[in-house]
Amino acid sequence: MLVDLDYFFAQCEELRNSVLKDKPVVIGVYSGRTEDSGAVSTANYQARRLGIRSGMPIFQAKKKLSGIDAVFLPVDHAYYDQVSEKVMELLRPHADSFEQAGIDEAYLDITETSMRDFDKAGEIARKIKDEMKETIGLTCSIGIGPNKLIAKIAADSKKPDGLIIVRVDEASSFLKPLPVDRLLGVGAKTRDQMLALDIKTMGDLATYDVSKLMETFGKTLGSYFHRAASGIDGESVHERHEADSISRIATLKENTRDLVYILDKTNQLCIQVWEQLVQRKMRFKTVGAIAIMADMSVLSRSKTLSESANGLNVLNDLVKMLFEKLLSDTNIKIRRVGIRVSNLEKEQEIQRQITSFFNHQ
Ligand code: TTP
Ligand code: MG
Repeated sequence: MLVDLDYFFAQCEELRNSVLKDKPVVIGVYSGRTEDSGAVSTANYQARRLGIRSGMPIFQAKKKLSGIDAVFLPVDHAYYDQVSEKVMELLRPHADSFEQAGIDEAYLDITETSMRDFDKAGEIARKIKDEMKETIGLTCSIGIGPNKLIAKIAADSKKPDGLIIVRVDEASSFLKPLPVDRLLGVGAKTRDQMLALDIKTMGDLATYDVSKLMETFGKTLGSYFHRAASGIDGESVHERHEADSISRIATLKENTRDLVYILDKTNQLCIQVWEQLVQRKMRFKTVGAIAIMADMSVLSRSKTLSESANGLNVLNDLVKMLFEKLLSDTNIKIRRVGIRVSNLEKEQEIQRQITSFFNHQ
């Protein structure tokens, strides 16, 4: 199963400001050279219907939407990361094995959970979609297939808010009419090269002479294109190397230098981070305190322990010490506070290290 959130950055913005829902919303990375220089990251579907696309220059998007009540916002990665973490937390328990494939997408191997039954898999997907809507407030699209490649292409074909099952015996008829650029690795250049060979669809590609494909695109790519267009993919779903840090950040109700007031907020953040650690069975070695000051400057302090820890008290105490230190180094008020644990270790790895230590005695 592949789960991909719909118009992710823009949907995150709608989540914290529902007024945006009725308008075209465009999220961009502003390069800062002129007011409108930069590129579009993503846009909600209202804006897409008016021709806005990821990668488009912002001035061009503004031109297309001139005279329309559209909203342009800069990317807020820290916020999208937080939403993404919640999304992954929700998804992970539904899978036998789990692989985050991007900020807003993940593969879930549900072979065992669904007992190899595609209908059952569909029920799991529906449950995930409901949970995602109810607890986080976001819509996603889900593709289910016999392998990762088909699941991914299936999900892409049903956006937004879609759910599609492609069974083993339906795979080739599903893929056949799709344009070749639905395949990972086929960009505009490759697509044009294929067009020159009169290959337009996946069906064309799957039945094209493999040796000619290898001649044109090289052995590895040529045979990959042939296999992929035929829906063949043996990749397993595997957890990538986990992010080596967990962080949380929050805005204080008012700018302050009052330590008690600040700790009241950071203690809440500590609980959130600690819950993540417990869920992922991780321990931390480094703790960082981050303060965004009233003048928008950023200060941070960190402390690395000689041995990893996992206790909430340890975390709270270190954060307290770091904020004391931080405040003593400035006389500006604090606007936002953040905490971060890094240098993470898996509990089992520690267990294994201990075991191997004793084995070597
Ligand atoms: P996607 O999942 O590709 O796009 P999306 O979620 O916005 O839209 P869709 O409904 O089609 O899934 O990418 C996830 C996020 O990554 C997207 O919200 C913004 C970011 N992104 C960029 O910053 N630049 C890009 O060119 C693309 C494609 C995405
Ligand atoms: Mg998406």
